[in-house]
Amino acid sequence: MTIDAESPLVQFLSPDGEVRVPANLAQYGEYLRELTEQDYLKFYRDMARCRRFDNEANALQRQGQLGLWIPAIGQEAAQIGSGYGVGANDHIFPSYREHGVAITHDIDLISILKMLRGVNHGGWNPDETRFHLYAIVLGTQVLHATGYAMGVKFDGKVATGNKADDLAVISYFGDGATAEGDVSEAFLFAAINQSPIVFFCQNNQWAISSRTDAQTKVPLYQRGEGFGVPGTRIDGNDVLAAYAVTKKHMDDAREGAGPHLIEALTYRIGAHTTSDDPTKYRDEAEVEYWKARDPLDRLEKFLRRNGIGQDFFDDVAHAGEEMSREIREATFALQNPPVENMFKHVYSQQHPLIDEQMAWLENYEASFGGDE
Ligand SMILES: Cc1ncc(C[n+]2csc(CCOP(=O)(O)OP(=O)(O)O)c2C)c(N)n1
Repeated sequence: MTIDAESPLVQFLSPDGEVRVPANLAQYGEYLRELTEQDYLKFYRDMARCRRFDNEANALQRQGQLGLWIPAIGQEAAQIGSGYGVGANDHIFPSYREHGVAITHDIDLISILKMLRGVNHGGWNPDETRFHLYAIVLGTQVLHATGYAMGVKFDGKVATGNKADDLAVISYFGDGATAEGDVSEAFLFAAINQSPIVFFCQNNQWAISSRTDAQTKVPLYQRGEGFGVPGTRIDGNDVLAAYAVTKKHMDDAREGAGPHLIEALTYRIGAHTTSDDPTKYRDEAEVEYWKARDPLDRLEKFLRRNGIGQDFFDDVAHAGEEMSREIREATFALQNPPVENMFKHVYSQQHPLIDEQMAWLENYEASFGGDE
């Protein structure tokens, strides 16, 4: 599938780096008018940071420092743009590739590497962040998000009359995950309950080695319609479209408009994970087509056209070097966790079953007669 596919597509930033807001998209255009030069620079900086992080993590996996890596290369605009479209009270339910979204919400990137090294079972303290667990089981997070959004509605946190109190939920998932029953159930429950949720599908064209057209007979942005969830397809390599469309539908959801599905048409430039070899199932010509629509290149073209000089891009490259060095050092310094960590945070309170299992492990280890 190419970006010029027949379905309507929201695009503001063209691959040539030109910004144009068509009259029929004025409802989104007002969100772009609020952006300052600093916002555009922030978008670029964070997209570059995300790509650098991916490259570094790939290398760390190859050096045996991580068990696996899941790169988001090519999907930076969809993630950084939508991440910044999410409001200060909103809750985010990622899948497993949303490092870019994590960057926009100040998640410590080392905490993601810890999971992929296997020294942390995953997750962030819900008291400290609104960014929820990375979810490997496809589609589960979409149901979690939908349940959360139903709770938000029951708690009366939608359309309170005070925008500072309202909140909404966003759930990320891939094209492949739409084939899971969980996602269809989520659409139905969200629609029936008019829940404050945006479903953000990154259609990166591949579910490991299965193409999108093996998962659906209709464009994915139409998938929710039969359930009562309207949809919009955006150019997922356009950070401005990702930002404006996400922000509008999150704002609407907070004000009681109910769920909306966004399909971000993008492309996974790299492998599915470090365990995958995409040359086995896709053509180089397709990859080249998408590289010519690279999300960072087009924003760079726009910035240069608007007078941003080489100094800025040099600073970004320098910051990338620094971040990579810090990430390497922090990863090399990671320690194995104490074995009892596996019992922590299973339940919010002490639980007899967990106590029993801990006692069993202590006995078992003691049976070796040493400290090891
Ligand atoms: C329920 C379930 N089935 C199968 C898998 C194995 N699996 C992991 S990733 C993946 C492909 C997912 O593709 P997509 O939803 O398009 O997301 P992407 O990885 O491309 O971001 C599959 C089949 C899984 N993790 N969970």
